[in-house]
Amino acid sequence: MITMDDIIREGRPTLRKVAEEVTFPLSDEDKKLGKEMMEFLENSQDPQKAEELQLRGGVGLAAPQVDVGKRITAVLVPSMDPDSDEPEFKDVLYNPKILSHSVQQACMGEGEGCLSVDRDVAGYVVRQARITLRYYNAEGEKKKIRLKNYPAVVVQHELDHLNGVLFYDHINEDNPFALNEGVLVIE
Ligand code: 4LI
Ligand code: NI
Repeated sequence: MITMDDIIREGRPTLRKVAEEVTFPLSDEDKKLGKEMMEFLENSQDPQKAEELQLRGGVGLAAPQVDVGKRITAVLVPSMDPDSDEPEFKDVLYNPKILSHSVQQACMGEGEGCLSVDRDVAGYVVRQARITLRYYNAEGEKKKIRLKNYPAVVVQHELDHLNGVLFYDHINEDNPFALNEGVLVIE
């Protein structure tokens, strides 16, 4: 089981490296890692388990964050509708790639947090509002999906991890809350 002790923090070299693609058919190891990463997100979003295991809540976790330099990430974005238990988006992504994106940009109004960053870094992280994503799932099936707003931001944050990029690399140092016109602020 993955816990906070397995998650490496900023300063560790793996977080700044470009991760390697996985090969198919997936090894048992790569399948197991994907499962465990998703289990971590599920536990982190379960109030009881998060308390017991002392987990910080997360909606995305990338393999480099557990010190594995592979292009694997788990994403679990809960539904915005409190009456629905169908997540907004849930999958383990192998070799994900953004095929195209909107011109419109978006950012989270409250800024971004990261399980590998133990401090608050204030500021807007401007990303693409909509993306077309290609990835392979745990069964090796090729998926092509469109995401917008929050799930699109989360996936871009996780894909950044596969390229050695951390969210605060995108924050304007001089004016962290500077925004160009037309940027959608996700509240
Ligand atoms: C507990 C149980 C306020 C501050 C609001 C927590 C279940 C920040 C937001 C969660 C902020 C869940 C999140 C991300 C932000 C802030 C991630 C809480 C987990 C909100 C997810 C990857 C950036 C993703 C919205 C500095 C660990 N997640 N909040 N950013 N939630 N969560 N990111 N921003 N300000 N990070 O952090 O998983 S993309 Cl669902
Ligand atoms: Ni992160």
